Amino acid sequence: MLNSFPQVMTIAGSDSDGSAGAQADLNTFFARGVYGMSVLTACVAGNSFGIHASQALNPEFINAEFEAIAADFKVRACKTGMLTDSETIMTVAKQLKQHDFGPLVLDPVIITKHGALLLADEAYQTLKTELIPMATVLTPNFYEAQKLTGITLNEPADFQAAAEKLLAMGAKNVMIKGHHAAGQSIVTDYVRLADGQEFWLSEPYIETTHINGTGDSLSSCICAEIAKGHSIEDAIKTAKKFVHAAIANPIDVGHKYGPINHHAQ
Ligand code: PXL
Repeated sequence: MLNSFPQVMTIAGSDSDGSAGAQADLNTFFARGVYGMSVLTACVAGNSFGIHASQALNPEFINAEFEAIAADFKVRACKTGMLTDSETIMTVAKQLKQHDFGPLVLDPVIITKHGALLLADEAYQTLKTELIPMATVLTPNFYEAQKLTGITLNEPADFQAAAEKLLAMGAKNVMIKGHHAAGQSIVTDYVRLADGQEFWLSEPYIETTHINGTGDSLSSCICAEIAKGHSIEDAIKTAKKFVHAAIANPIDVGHKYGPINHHAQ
């Protein structure tokens, strides 16, 4: 009975406008019926126009957050979002080795859709060597996959080669998200699973300004579904549908680039 309810943890930055980062993760966790906790790595002052200031939290405090959660709860799966710099990544990697927080969904958040940098340039290497080998599921977007692999993604074979390279870095399962080819009416993700299975997922492309927190919510949903006992394949497919519904049913919040709608299912 003790700690029997599915519990999950995000390791991410706080976004003050609620559209992305830990807030999007916690909204997703709630919507998917799991109990969500957060280890905050940074605080971002943002709104629907963009990010105005950002403050990394210090490693001692981040360690204290991890220790508080580890001492009390049974985390069944966790995910990462904004990790700011190498020092933060090293702190997170050490904690993930010390405690069993279940499968890790690693969302290699590097840059926001509107161009703000959430991971310092010097930190890619640390991300590659310290965290990618620990990832149960790695969810780079189109841009991040290219940045991490050095492969330009044009043809299906390029996606396969990039996923292969990410698996060689140590990720167990890879989902390269959100490719919207010019002139096409669909957005496609490429998935390569640990057992060698591969598939493409497509949903209709929606022209909208309300997409803040899309990647965060997708990786959170995968994390929640894993915590509930679903397979990686099912977790990824459910997450794709969840995020599509959240984009397809916008809520009127903010002036410019708004949030997705976690109430839509
Ligand atoms: O959606 C990427 C993201 C992740 N984490 C934080 C953010 C953002 C985008 O704004 O602010 C804290």
